[in-house]
Amino acid sequence: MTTVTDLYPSRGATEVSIPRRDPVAWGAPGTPGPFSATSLQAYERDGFLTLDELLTEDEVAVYRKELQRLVTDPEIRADERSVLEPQSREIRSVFEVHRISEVFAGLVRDERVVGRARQILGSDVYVHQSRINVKPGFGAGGFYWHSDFETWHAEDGLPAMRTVSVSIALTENHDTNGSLMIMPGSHRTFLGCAGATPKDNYKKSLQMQDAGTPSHEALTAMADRYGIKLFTGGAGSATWFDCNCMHGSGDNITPFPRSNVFIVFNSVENTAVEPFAAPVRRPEFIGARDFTPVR
Ligand code: 6CS
Ligand code: FE
Repeated sequence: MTTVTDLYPSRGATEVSIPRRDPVAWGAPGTPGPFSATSLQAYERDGFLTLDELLTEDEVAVYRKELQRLVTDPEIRADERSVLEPQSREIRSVFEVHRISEVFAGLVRDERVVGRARQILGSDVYVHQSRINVKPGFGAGGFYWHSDFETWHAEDGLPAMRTVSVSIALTENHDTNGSLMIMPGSHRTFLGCAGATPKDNYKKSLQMQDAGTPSHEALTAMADRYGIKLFTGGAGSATWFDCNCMHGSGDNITPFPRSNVFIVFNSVENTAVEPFAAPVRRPEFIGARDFTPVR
């Protein structure tokens, strides 16, 4: 078995900051696709791109109806792919929606979605993870600061930073209802976190992450250096963000749900190997092991 060098060590005794060793926009300059060259340059610089209207109002209505169908289905609620809010016991997330729902499977294959992922990653892509984050009102919990890649490298075995997420708003993402925050430019620094990964970590981390969270000192230094941008937008808007952006979101105590669908595309040139810093693999509904390219 060939051993893969760990370019991004994490979950050891101490926290470590490492410059990114990978490109951000992998596609060769001028690669044809929905994004303009200027947009791809901005993505390389900031680690994210936003679109005011990826989906039309009518399309959003279809996906919102499907989300409602899923979260009110007792079988889905009982499924291990559903994560509940610790306080209210309402559904927080449903993972692997692209396999559970033909409607969301169609969204993954939509050229406006997968075409942008191929353009950014410069290759065919497969879905590493998909989920709906419901974030209902009146107290839904946020997601503490983290780099997704730190988890997907340590626990799912993704070797390089050749992975992109798209968050598509299915309800209005206000500046008050727990919208996504990213530190612009933070994707260019990998922060290896201190503290070993507990066994079955995902059973807790998907409600409140502990292993893989940066120290206050590191977060303060990054926020001082990069600032913090809040991503608001209407239903149908979308944010594409690099796997290593430092990001998080606050609680939602407003009456207005902040429901999004997240799709994580990984390059077929960057398929998962064994976890780099965890005792066991996570379940495949969180870290896919089917590398079939999206067609
Ligand atoms: O552990 C994960 O894969 C998930 N956790 C967070 C907070 N963001 C990325 C991903 O959904
Ligand atoms: Fe995340």
